[in-house]
Amino acid sequence: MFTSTCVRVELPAGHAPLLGTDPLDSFKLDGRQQQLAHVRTIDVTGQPFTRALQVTTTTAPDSEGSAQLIAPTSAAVKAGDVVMIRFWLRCQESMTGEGFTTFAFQQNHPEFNPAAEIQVSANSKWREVDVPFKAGHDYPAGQARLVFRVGFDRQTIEIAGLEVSNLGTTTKLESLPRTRITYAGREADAPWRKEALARIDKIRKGDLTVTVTDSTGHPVPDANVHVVLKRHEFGFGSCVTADLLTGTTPDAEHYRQIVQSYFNLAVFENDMKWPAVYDGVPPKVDQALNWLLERHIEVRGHNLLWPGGVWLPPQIKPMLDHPSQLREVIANHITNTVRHFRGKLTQWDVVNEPYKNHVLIDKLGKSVMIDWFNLAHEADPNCQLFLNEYGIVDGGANDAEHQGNFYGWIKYLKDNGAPINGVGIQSHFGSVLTDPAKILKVFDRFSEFGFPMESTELSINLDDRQLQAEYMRDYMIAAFSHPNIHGIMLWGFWEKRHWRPQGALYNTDWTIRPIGQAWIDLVHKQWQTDAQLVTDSKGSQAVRGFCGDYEVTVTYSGKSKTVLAHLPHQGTN
Ligand code: 9MR
Repeated sequence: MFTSTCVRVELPAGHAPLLGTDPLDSFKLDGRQQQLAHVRTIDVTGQPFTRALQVTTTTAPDSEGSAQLIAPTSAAVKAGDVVMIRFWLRCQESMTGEGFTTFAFQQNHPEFNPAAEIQVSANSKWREVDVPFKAGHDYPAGQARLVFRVGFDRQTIEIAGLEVSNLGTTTKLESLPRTRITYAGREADAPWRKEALARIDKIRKGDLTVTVTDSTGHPVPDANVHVVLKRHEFGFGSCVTADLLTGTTPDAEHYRQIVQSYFNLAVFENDMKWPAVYDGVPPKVDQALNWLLERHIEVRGHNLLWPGGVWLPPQIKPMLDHPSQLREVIANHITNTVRHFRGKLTQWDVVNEPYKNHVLIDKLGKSVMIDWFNLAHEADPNCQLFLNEYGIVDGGANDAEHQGNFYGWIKYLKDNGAPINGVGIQSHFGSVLTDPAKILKVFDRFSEFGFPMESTELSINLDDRQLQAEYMRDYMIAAFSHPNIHGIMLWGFWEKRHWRPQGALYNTDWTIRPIGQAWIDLVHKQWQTDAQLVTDSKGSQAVRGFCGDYEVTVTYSGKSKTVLAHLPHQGTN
């Protein structure tokens, strides 16, 4: 959600423009990996502007600034001047429906000294972005520049309606509109949060009763009992990479340390995708998987088919117009891959993102999806089979067509007896942050089928660290409070191995960001159970704790004994 501190205002007349007459014409592509981006001018109708810059980034540059649009200023900005910059943004195409840019007003070099910087995203609707600032020092003409960083993975965005004006020293900064990114339901006393926390208490806990007896079976009063939750029943995890799980560098060790300390659930970000296993599963993937399983980290499989153009192995392109060959190669892939991991994975995303990626379905007919689920089921009957989609709660949960398509596919599969038994909801957020109350409604809607649901890919790509941490907290509270959600999977946690590095929980040097702290505070503090009890006259004591696996240590007259216990929602003795 975007808000402005005041309603849209016309900019005061007589201001000094900082770029040429049509500011869009002043921009040129720049950056170390500028070849990964293309820019062109397009016509726009029905808007307060008629032209836009359309920027396509074909693949992930090393950083957002490795491909950028730059325009040098043609007039000076003096210290104390108030400058107003306004532009409009929309996303034409991306992997999640949201497209990004970071806008900055800065010196040319060497230290850039930005006077203003904001990272924003938009979905398919035009969004106005207002960036007013007061210059802290002089920016002589031609020595400052406006920058749109576009080094974001595979997206096409459009930038239009750019107005850049120096209002001098007579306009008050506070009187100008400013884009602030926030979300509905963020306030400390938001009703949805109160209800969600109460629900968590009700549905995520059980009563654990400990009774201590001596070797003759008699109750032991006054024994000390330490009850600690060791593993949550609910899944808290992240996507991981085989390279780092098997690597020997200090970073790889650090990476593993975090995985085993903070997660009970994992998925391989790319290592099990069809292109990665086309010539067989690389040994390091098995090695990494075993490492996770030895640590009781549950692993889900992602994904058997991502049935659209660029995500298919290049080797199958020549087969696209040969249906029987195509069917056979897909069937072999599903059977071999699922069999290879049989008994080790609890879930498979059989199909990923069919709304936008449906080349194989177009070629082979709708019912082929049922065949794919059947093949996966035959290869591992105990594995839960999921359909996974984006644009359901993310992007503001505003895309009714995307949601409707997902609903339609699940219904079609269920009605036609396909062995689907899970619904995977991705959650890649930019600056379009969905109200948590709305997320809960969407979770309700997709629970109608009676299948368990997972939050399969969570990333929150914001440069406002406080906002990012709060949204993480609220998203997690919402998901953990929903009775039909069984796990939350982060889409990465380390800046150097994250598809949107801004979204990571840890910086490159492993210092933790507020968003990482938010995760730990919830999973390992607020939702942790660690209690010291003393048995009563009947040798018993009870505690209400979060569901999961416990270590119970009894100490009495200098001797200790530890037993393991599982606490389900119904409680245990
Ligand atoms: O994060 C993944 C990135 O490293 C890959 O290059 C890309 C293509 O395989 O896939 C990314 O993960 C996507 C996931 O598989 C499906 N949902 C969207 C994820 C982010 O793009």
